[in-house]
Amino acid sequence: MSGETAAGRPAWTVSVLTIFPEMFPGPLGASIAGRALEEGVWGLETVDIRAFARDKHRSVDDAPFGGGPGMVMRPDVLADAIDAARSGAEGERLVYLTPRGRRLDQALVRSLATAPRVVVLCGRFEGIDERVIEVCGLEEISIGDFVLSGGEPAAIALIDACVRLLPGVVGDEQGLVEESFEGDLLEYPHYTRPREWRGLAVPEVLLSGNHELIRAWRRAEAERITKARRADLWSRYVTAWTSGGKREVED
Ligand code: 9WO
Repeated sequence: MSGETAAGRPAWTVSVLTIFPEMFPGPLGASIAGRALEEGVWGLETVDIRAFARDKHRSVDDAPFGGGPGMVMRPDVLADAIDAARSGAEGERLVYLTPRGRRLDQALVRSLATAPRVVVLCGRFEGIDERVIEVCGLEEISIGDFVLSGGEPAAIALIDACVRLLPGVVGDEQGLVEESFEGDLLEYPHYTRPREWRGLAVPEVLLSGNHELIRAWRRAEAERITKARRADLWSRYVTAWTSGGKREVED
């Protein structure tokens, strides 16, 4: 339940490499993730990349070869920081957050959350020297098609998504199970009190007390919304439900 190992260490640790360590835990120190952090369910380390600078000005970046605007993070400084952060443990993941990476989805979140340790490199400026990616074997991951001013906000999103999947963090384990079965569907509409608000009633079925009917309505609504908004998810969902795997759950 606690999520700690026998030795009392967290079962899942993330090490964040950044020139702005003061950004962490940031929002991860509040709410569900924050409580789990205090309880030792997960561990957070920050590595200040600047501590590995070589010169008296502590520079971590330099002008791009070939010219052009902005600055590039130096490979030698970054590799030293990565070597300090990595444990070499079996299953450890080394991640670089960049818009050109593999798009993060729930399946990738699940695989990161089951690794013992994740090292996350947050870039700044125009990016990092390409050779670091290759030499250190960094896995490039994107949280979406937009450009931030650095990888830190993306790291916070990725870590939050992982932490809520750790055993004992979110109370409602059943909710997580349902999520994994229906992961290709968008959320159904939610309602709470008051029953009538600004002339709008809550759908009758939700007040019926008929849980079978409610389940069917929610499923139908989730399907309607997914089909209308996300053709990509819809086709994956249809494929999953017509190709075996989940058929027995359907009835
Ligand atoms: C800057 C830039 C300027 C002109 C044309 C293209 C450009 N791309 C970038 C850029 O990607 N800058 C990055 C800023 C360098 C690495 C850290 N930064 C970052 C990471 N911005 N956005 C992310 C990110 C990470 C994960 N998912 C989405 C966005």
